[in-house]
Amino acid sequence: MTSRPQDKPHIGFDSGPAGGWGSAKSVTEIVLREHIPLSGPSLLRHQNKPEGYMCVSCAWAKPAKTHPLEFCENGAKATAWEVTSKRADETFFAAHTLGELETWLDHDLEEQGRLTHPMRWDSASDKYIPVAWDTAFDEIGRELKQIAPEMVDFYTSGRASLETCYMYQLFARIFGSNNLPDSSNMCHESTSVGLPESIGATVGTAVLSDFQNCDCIFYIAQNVGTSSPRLLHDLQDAVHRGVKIVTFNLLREPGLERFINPQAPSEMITGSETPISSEYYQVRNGGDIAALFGVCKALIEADDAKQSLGLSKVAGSDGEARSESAAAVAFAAAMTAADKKHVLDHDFIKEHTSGFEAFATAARAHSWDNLEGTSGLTREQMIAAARTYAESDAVVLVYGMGLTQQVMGVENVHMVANLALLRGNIGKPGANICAVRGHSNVQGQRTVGITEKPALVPLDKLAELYRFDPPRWEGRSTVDVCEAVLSGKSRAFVSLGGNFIRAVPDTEIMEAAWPKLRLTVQIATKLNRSHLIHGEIAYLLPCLGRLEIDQQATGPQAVSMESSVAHFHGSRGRVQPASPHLLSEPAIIAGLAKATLTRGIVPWDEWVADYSLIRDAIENTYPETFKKFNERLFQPGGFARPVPARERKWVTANKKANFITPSRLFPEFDISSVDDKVLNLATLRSNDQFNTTIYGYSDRFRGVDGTRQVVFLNGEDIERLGFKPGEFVDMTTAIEPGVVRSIQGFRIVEYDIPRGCCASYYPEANPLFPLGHHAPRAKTPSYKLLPIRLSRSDKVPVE
Ligand SMILES: Nc1nc2c(c(=O)[nH]1)N[C@H]1C(S)=C(S)[C@@H](COP(=O)(O)OP(=O)(O)OC[C@H]3O[C@@H](n4cnc5c(=O)[nH]c(N)nc54)[C@H](O)[C@@H]3O)O[C@H]1N2
Ligand SMILES: Nc1nc2c(c(=O)[nH]1)N[C@H]1C(S)=C(S)[C@@H](COP(=O)(O)OP(=O)(O)OC[C@H]3O[C@@H](n4cnc5c(=O)[nH]c(N)nc54)[C@H](O)[C@@H]3O)O[C@H]1N2
Ligand SMILES: [Mo]
Repeated sequence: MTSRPQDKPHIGFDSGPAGGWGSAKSVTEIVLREHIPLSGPSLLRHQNKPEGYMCVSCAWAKPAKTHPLEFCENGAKATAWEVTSKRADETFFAAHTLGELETWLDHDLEEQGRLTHPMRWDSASDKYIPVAWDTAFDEIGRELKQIAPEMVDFYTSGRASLETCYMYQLFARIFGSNNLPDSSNMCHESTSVGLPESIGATVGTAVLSDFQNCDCIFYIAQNVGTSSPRLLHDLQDAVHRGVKIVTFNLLREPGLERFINPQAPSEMITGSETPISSEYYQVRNGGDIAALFGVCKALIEADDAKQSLGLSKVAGSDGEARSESAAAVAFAAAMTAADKKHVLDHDFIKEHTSGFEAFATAARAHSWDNLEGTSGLTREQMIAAARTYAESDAVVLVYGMGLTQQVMGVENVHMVANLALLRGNIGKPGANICAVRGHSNVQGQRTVGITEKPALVPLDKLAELYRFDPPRWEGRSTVDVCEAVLSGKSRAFVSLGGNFIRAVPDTEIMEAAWPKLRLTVQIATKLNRSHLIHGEIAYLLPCLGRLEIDQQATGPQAVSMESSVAHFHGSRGRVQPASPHLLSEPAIIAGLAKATLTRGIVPWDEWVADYSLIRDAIENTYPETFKKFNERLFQPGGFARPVPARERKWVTANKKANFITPSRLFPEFDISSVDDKVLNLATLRSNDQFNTTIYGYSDRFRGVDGTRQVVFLNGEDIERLGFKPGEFVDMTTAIEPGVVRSIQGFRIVEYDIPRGCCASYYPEANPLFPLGHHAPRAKTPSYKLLPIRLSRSDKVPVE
């Protein structure tokens, strides 16, 4: 499954800047490869436009004033992947058993094209066989009715629309289950737990205009060039205005270094690049708490100095006999000379926050030696970052998966908020926290009730509107679902999109347990591994994609989603459906619900005929958030969801924004500091994938082409451990010694990454991650920090 013939991989080339000709070439290649009809490229003109369709790739904001072409390289790839003319139809499934398909690679499965028929697994032939929709709904309904509701899990990947998600959670809850895990559990769950404690918001507070009004951006642990390339345009505009971008990342990511706008002819012709990061700090993975503590310490101590405690306080507060650092002296001097009274915003801290003294005491107490050793940064670097921060009036703090997918992910999020609060960088124009989301509606699905946490859902309202008694117990997150499948507590798994088995930790252990399930139902557009690892009864139900015309009884329908900056947008499909046998997601949910439910009064058929009625129902359930939903559906720029923290209203237990002091700088398991053979692994996305969807094998930015089976290592570590670049190694998990978790035959690529750290691609590395290795409260798997060992491999792929 993971090893493949590596067709003469090409490694170590200079990628050039993000965007530029490399981006244009990459888009052209995929449009040709997917045999997109000529309408394809012109289709892209409607991407992310008001009255157009919303991109199926990332969740980045859609501006009111759009560019002529409001898409990026990866958005165009995602579009081409969905409107491909290739089909995985009944002839394809007649030709292959599932056992055979299990040996295929992720790329090859999806590359077969769009699914065309509803299918049921036939145990005698081990094949998927076409089945009528009604037969499918009837049998699924019959089976579900025989299983206790708490033994059924309803997973959602983050792409389904607000309308679909609202129907889906209602179906699950009327059925009697709060088991509504979602991709967000593996993604920004640390944000969902951490930010409410800090600032009383479940989502970031930034809006698009903050990028136009800031004078500095702290860019932490997010890979803009690959994961949200349209945001590069906002960063480029900011740089042109003189905004400083201070980056903290494990790797040197070319997308964070320089950019050529592929849609600006003059830039393309002259090759004029925009440098993105003005300061680039390469932290060790898991080192951000220490790095941000260092920045906060420098700010607090400069403020102490400014309040006439003296310069020595700035340079030597940890009591070490060290000479005053040049950066500290310069910073203190600059701050002393500045006409403002304080370095910190004491008025804001006093009026709006709680916990400052304890946090400041902790920051002062951390020794620079400790902060340097843990973060991998020098004291000078942390002080320099603090100086840039202090010299800026409004700072946006952006972060992504490098912070959330960690054992201390929640504490990472607290630290971002702590830094913001020191200078009141929340709730004023040009400031704010921007948690860059993944899937195009992952934030929105939570907003309309996809969550295992009943406290986040207006259950009484649902009870009143639909006359049923909703379950009040805490449901299962993705990690809990895996545990429940292992222990036999789960009997059925329904999946609204996604590729659960490839996305979760402990791939091999989960794949072995999965067939114990009685029923698995997959609603999907393209074939993936989760459709092959299945229960005793298994259905594969193909749905319309967002880009397709969704014709219902009252005419073509629109759907909606929520962006990373909490704005809602309508979206209308433009191309003919991939097959006449497809149903829309709302129609599939309605079919399942009608065949399963024996209670509740929901007008399923009316809703499917006219999605504006679903939006009315959403508005009735959440009147504040979705006021005049239908009227504002296509408002240019979207309409904003109220986020009280934006107005400096803190919906926390004490009605204050809270400084929360992490109790440690690094997780307890840091055996890499005692055993120098252990490295800390982070898993990454390449520029040629969307999560488990592998478009191809070219990670242009990182100079890797033709293979994904690589491990990125620091040159000194390669030598120290006795390896050579290009050699093949096996990776073995260095925690939980009772179970051997290992993957074989990964080629060493020398890369600019701090010593003691290494990186490899997701999902190939997922078998290494123990299920229990996650943030304790959020249960976000620690995909960016896992201690591993390397050994020479005898499983060298054929070349
Ligand atoms: N083209 C494309 N776009 C996507 C996706 C995709 O797969 N492909 N996926 C979508 C989804 S669901 C999501 S959640 C987002 C993910 O988007 P990102 O948040 O960018 O997540 P990753 O790509 O996993 O990479 C995170 C970055 O964190 C850095 N990093 C790793 N560990 C650490 C650390 O400990 N500290 C610091 N400071 N940095 C670290 C890595 O070097 C990398 O640059 O993108 C979305 N958009
Ligand atoms: N090691 C490691 N593991 C990770 C991560 C990591 O960084 N490292 N990241 C985690 C993160 S952030 C996330 S979000 C998860 C992603 O986990 P998922 O969201 O479960 O996985 P995806 O790969 O996005 O799902 C792709 C599949 O979705 C289906 N699909 C596509 N479009 C549609 C549609 O319109 N409707 C329906 N019904 N189906 C559709 C297709 O069949 C496609 O094969 O993975 C997590 N796993
Ligand atoms: Mo994600």
